[in-house]
Amino acid sequence: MDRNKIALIGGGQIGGNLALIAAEKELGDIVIFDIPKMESMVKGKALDIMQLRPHDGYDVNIIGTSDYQDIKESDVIVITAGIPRKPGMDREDLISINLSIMKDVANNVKKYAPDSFVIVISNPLDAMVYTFYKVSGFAKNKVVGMAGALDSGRFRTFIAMETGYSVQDVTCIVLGGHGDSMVPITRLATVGGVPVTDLISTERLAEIEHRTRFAGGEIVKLLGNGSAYYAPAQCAMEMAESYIKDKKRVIPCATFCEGEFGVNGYFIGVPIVIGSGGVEKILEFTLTDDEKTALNNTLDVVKKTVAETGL
Ligand code: TXD
Repeated sequence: MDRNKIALIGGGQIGGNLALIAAEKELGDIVIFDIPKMESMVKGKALDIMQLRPHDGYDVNIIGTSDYQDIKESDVIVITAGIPRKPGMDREDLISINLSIMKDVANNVKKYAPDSFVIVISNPLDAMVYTFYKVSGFAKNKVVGMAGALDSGRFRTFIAMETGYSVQDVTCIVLGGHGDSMVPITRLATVGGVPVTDLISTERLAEIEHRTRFAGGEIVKLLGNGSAYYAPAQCAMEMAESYIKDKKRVIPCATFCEGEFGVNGYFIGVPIVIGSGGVEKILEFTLTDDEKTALNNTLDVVKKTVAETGL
């Protein structure tokens, strides 16, 4: 039986970590694709991870390339192609440059890996995953955006930091666009099944929600040049693993909604089941009136950015 094949379109900060995590999980052979002027960089990263194999014992092949032929018949495609934010920039400021890049990537993925499951990471995420979907013509169950996994993970992290309890036992979900208007659903957050509203004050929870919404910008400011890459890479590979191993993980992802949560015709962060069928189900649940208002607000922001794609 042939190994699975994972192609990473973009071999920069996140791309390099995607390759390492995919190799260590032994998810399949890995292709790190980048533009010609970056080809030697991705060849170097691939060779470096190949040389890690004797120590971690994973038997997969990793190559770096700028030839799209090399992504042929990939099972999973993860796209980070594009530029990241600099301090002071909003994700939406990236759209002009990243839009043209995403159109080029979508046409090539359509040509060389038409049956793959595609995970888009590039920002502005909700518009970039929409662009890939529209340009590639892929079925909606085969295209997702990675954002909710990261935003929910950040929310979990801050709750664990506040309580001092294990982050493993914190569960919560963040819905909506991958931007400052995202919607942490605090009402459903628990630590080991105990509602966080019984563990943390209302004021502190509001501060934690705010820190979650702006967590990306916090790291951009601290790094000074680029954005987060370790956690985003891990989140995307969890999604890829659920597809490859048919794990039926329930993960919040930017998913094309056609009526779910009152959203029609846009990608937005909602809880989905990821298995070998890709997006196998959107798990709808009843929102409070305040949550509905917040979701409509974030949807308006998504609509505005998507409108800038002209698609
Ligand atoms: O949660 C999320 N979705 C976000 C997404 C979390 C963090 C970062 N987010 C976005 O991911 C970020 O704003 C960027 O738009 C992407 C990638 O971030 P990364 O930090 O990996 O950026 P790099 O290091 O600049 O890497 C981008 C690579 C780089 O090597 C370019 O040469 C390459 O993309 N690139 C291309 N690859 C293929 N094809 C084309 N046309 C291309 N253009 C640039």
